[in-house]
Amino acid sequence: MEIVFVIGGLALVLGGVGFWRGKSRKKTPQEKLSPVSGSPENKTLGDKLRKTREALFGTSQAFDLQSLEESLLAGDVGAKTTEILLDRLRAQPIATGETPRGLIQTEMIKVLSVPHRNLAELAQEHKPLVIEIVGINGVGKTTSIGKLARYFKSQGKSVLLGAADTFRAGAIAQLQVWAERVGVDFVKGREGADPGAVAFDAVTAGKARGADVVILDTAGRLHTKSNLMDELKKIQKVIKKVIPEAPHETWLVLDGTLGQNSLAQAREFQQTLGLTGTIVTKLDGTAKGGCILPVTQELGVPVRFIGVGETDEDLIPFNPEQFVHSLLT
Ligand SMILES: Nc1nc2c(ncn2[C@@H]2O[C@H](COP(=O)(O)OP(=O)(O)OP(=O)(O)O)[C@@H](O)[C@H]2O)c(=O)[nH]1
Ligand SMILES: [Mg+2]
Repeated sequence: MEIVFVIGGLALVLGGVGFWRGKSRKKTPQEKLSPVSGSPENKTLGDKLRKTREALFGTSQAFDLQSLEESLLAGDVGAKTTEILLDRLRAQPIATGETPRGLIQTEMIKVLSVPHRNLAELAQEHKPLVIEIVGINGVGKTTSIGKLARYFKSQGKSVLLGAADTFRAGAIAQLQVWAERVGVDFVKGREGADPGAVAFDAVTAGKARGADVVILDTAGRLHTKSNLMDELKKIQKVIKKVIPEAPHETWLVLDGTLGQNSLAQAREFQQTLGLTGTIVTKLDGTAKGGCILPVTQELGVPVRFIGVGETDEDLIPFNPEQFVHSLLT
């Protein structure tokens, strides 16, 4: 138990130091625009989630309920979700051959398995499938959109990206670089233009050109600024003038390094917009990846993708079994 603690604590401290260093040094616009393509090492998901895994379960194979509770709390799973998981464990007699480790895996997978339609099906049904991406500043919205464009293209879908972040200087160019690199269509307006108008143009163009998927970038905003939250609602309304049931999907991007601090944002975005999914980024190098559990529990919407690095390939479709098995093997 002490070992779990020491390693968990160390991972948290290292995660914290990493976060602080990341904050203290701002990236140049060029660095922001040009993540290196391709991972230098062939890391597994388990390698990328190492800090979270160590925070949650240490390297020890055996654990009791008491130490499990402590590590779940330390790993940003949150009091409410930890209690729910432990209650379920307590309520279950351990069948022959079953381990507490196996049981907790099963229970975590249950928490993360929110019923949802799969994307291929949705894209088949709606042409174009319109996905609006929202979130607070700097969480990884634009980068994730670039990676999503690559993902959908690899699935044989035609993609159009709409640059509805007309607020931050350089945001349009950042998305355009991704569109060009991945080789997908791109619609923009002028900097400072009405984001609703850009969204309208992008969805109209996507429809006219027969795109399979339209993904809209939006400006980062604090969930506490009600005028900016209203602006997102307005974007949704404007899109409906082109396609009444769009946006078909509204995904909130959450920065995994913020851990449970994301819960308040998540609630606010959910309340204003009605989310259908999340993308949790920056899970590489953080010990706070356990926050995926309370966020999913709280919102009741599935994690659609997770970000585990800065290259094109570092956004992967979220699979609860794969994720939990990477944390606990
Ligand atoms: N390590 C790591 N970095 C990431 C990941 N996703 C995004 N980033 C980095 O996070 C930084 C911010 O990403 P952006 O995509 O510009 O974030 P944003 O939410 O669009 O930011 P604003 O538009 O300013 O609100 C960039 O340096 C990205 O490379 C990830 O999964 N892992
Ligand atoms: Mg952005």
